[in-house]
Amino acid sequence: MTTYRHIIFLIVIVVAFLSLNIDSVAPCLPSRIDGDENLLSSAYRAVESEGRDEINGLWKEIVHKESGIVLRLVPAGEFDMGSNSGEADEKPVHRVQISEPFYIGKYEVTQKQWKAVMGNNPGRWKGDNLPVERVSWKNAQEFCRKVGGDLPTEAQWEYACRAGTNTKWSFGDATTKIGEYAWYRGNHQGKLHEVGQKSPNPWGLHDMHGNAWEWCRDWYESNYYSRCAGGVTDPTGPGKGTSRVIRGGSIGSAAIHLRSARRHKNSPDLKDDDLVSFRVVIPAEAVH
Ligand SMILES: [Ca+2]
Repeated sequence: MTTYRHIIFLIVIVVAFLSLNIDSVAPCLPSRIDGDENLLSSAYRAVESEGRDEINGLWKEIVHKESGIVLRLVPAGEFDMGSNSGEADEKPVHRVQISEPFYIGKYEVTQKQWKAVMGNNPGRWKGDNLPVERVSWKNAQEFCRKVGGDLPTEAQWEYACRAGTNTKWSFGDATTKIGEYAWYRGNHQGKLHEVGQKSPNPWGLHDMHGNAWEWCRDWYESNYYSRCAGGVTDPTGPGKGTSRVIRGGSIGSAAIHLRSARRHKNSPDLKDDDLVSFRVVIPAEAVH
């Protein structure tokens, strides 16, 4: 009987011990919930091998599941926008604050990605991994909205293109290395090229210089920078206009037109330009 009591006593002790352990697990739950704040929206998945940003803890690279678009994290920060030695519309150089981190397409949007979202392929140059072209600004923006983002502002685009540099191109001031980083008039072979074949800029973005021009969100205004001379935060361009900004130059451009600060424009309705593509921007807070 004594042995029987001992067994009951031991069972009670074991159950009590297990209960204590279960209780001791409970305090861990809040930290898991904290971690959940960094989970991505269901439309995206993280490229875990790229890891997280050391400062803000956000995933450095994410993928839009439906289309396969890969986006890179761009940290908040500031930079000198424009060039005092370039075209008149690039002056004056002015300080720009980018107040929030954002994701931007690692590559120009491809024809395969466009088809996955829009169900058609307007491109003249056929190939799944070629940048999509012959898309109007409005069509490009419609695409961006469907994947939860937008076109980059002109400031976001130049910030991402410069990637911490203040040289003419993100690889320096000399054109000797341009063939390593860009498809342009000097090496185009008469066609657009599959995205991502050239070396990336310091922030891991490909083809910011050359291959296809890229739509930006802003209206184009030649003297807009003169109104930003004192420094601006998250500029979104003039409130109205007739043309939208395009950036980066293309296979039809001389090296000088691929400069980080070079500005150009197109009518937003124009949809037969086979050298204009775009990339997507998504605020970091929209996917986390
Ligand atoms: Ca480009």
